[in-house]
Amino acid sequence: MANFEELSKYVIGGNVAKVKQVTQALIDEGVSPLDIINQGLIAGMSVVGSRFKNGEMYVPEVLVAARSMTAGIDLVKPLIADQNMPSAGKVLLGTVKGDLHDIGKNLVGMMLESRGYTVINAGMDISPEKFVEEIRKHNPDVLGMCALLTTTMLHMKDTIELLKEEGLRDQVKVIVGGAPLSQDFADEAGADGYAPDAASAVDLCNRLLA
Ligand code: B1M
Repeated sequence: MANFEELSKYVIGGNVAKVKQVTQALIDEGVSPLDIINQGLIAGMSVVGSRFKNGEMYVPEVLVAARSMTAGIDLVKPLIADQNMPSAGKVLLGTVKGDLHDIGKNLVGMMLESRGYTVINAGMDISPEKFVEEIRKHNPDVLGMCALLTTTMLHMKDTIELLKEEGLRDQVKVIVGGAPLSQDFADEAGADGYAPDAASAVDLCNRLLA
């Protein structure tokens, strides 16, 4: 019988084939997709994070682990997305300028889609100017910015300032998230809300658009 520990172990080792195999086995056993993500895939990635921090893993290994995690998420994604739900609102998502971390943002996008939101994923390394361009193009209800680096999170404030200068701030709710952020930082940056994880991001959008 497949288990979460096994799945985490293969994420840590970056074994894409095994991650797919164990994820599929858990799906076939009827395990909840969210448990597979949280207790298997994210749990493995958390270990990768600690080892990376302690110098026990290096960037190429982290990238391979991230790729294997994404392979698992891709298998689970169709199970939690309800294609027939009317749109709850439009959310534009992007990782800020200079930041190439996109796994958490993509998870947020997936959770939002599964709860009926239309998600436009602008990608990563998005400058304030590019966010403005994307907002003009897509006219979203919510802008969601993600940052994983203490250096890049400062661009959230720059983006919000530019939205004000361009007269767009009142048209869009702004939410922020990512491991180094906090509610205090979000308040200081002038965001409408902060979510510590993907599920909370959905609750936050629901509250802001109610
Ligand atoms: Co990087 N990295 N990384 N990295 N990396 C971190 C973030 C770091 C904490 C590792 C460490 O030292 N422990 C550290 C940052 C230190 C700091 O600034 N305080 C770090 C560093 C230093 C770097 C480089 C500078 C390393 C180097 O080159 N020397 C470099 C920077 C590159 C760049 O961005 N310019 C770098 C590179 C990379 C990789 C490319 C190798 C890879 C990214 C691959 C990818 O994303 N496609 C990578 C990874 C994978 C990590 C760790 C190991 C894992 C991040 C992750 O995906 N976590 C990370 C260590 C860690 O976080 N423990 C680390 C899983 C993900 C599901 O969690 O993203 O937190 P997270 O998302 C959560 C919540 O935060 C929240 O919901 C998600 C799900 O619950 N959330 C939101 C996220 N976005 C949200 C948006 C919202 C709401 C909620 O609203 C819009």
